Amino acid sequence: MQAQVWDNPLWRSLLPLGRDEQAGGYRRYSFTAADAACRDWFVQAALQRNLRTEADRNGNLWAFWDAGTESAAVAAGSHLDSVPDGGAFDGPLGVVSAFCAIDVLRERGFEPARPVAVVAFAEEEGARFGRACLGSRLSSGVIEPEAARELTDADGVTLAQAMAAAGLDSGRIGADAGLGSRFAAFVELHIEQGSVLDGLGAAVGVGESIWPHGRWRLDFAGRADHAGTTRLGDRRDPMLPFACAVLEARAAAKDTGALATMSKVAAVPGGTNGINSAVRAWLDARAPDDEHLIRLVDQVMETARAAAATHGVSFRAERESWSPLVKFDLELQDRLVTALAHAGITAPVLPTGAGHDAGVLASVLPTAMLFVRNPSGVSHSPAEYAAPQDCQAGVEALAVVLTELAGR
Ligand code: HGY
Ligand code: MN
Ligand code: MN
Repeated sequence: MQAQVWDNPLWRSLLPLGRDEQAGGYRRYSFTAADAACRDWFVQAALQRNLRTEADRNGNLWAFWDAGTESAAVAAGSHLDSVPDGGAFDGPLGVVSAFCAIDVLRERGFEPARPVAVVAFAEEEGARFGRACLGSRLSSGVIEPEAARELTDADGVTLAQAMAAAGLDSGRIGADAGLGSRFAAFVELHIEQGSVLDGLGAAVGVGESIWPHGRWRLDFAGRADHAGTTRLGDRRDPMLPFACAVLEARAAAKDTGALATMSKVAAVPGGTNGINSAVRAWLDARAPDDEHLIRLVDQVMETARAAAATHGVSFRAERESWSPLVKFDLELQDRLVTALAHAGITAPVLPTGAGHDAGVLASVLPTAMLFVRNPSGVSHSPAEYAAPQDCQAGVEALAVVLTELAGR
């Protein structure tokens, strides 16, 4: 049976942008044509609502419902970029729901006592430049501008070049010192990337924490040679320690009650009848606490190092991205749960292993997350799905939260 599409005009207008017909998933990579189409969509959605738009120095997009006061704003939103062949909801549901929550508040005659902003953060998935939450990390001062400018994509294009091609000046990227004073809170609505809410029979949940997690790059250098004439004992095949690392990641995750994945790999030259000269692979590791995460990563690196030595292959690893444990602001979390309960919405509180801009911004201002039920729990896949009535429940919950946080 065909899954029902959320019959919301704003949602429907975004759906086709950046979708790959073949794969059925999204390829909304930062500062590409697909991204430009999403940015244009954002600005149109804002202008249709008479919201004041701002593109900040880090490529993040903002739309303000000004309240005629200088008070600190309340922001809601998420991101529009995707993982390769990602789903429709991861990110966009939060941005669409923020615009729709403003529509609901206006229909009810709500007059905000403080500005309400919709935000779409840049490069949240890190799918092009390898750093998750790049836009919010730059604004929060968590990543150095120079290091960011030099990040390259798979084709060697730097962030600076990609931003320039998109008409953005990377010379200005950097911390937004006023973030913590200009904003009173940021609430990110997001599809749940798991099925806890489904198990609890709840349409909406509130975020409690984000597991510590990170990305490591592993480089194995061997020796190219002929697949049909090189004796096994003479080979220096980088695929072998790579394979050991993949299996160790799984075993170590199981041992430590954590999660580890090695999906992105580049093997060169990658011929069928030759032995590769080099393999570059990435480890994505996540755990309930730092201690288990560090133990897991150490185990994988130890195995990779030993296997590389056995096969005469050199090995080096570099941590590319790291996010510490995030406990969302407890007072804000309680305010959301209480306000939702008063509105008749029972919202369970739940942790997540997925990283979010709300997790990054938690270092500079009070942040919270609202999760929308995902019946299958599947995410980072074209199969990702939330039912229309749950998307609507998310908008309603966000409207309740914005009333609580931006009301008189
Ligand atoms: O990878 C993550 O946890 C998120 O989807 N960026
Ligand atoms: Mn994601
Ligand atoms: Mn996301």
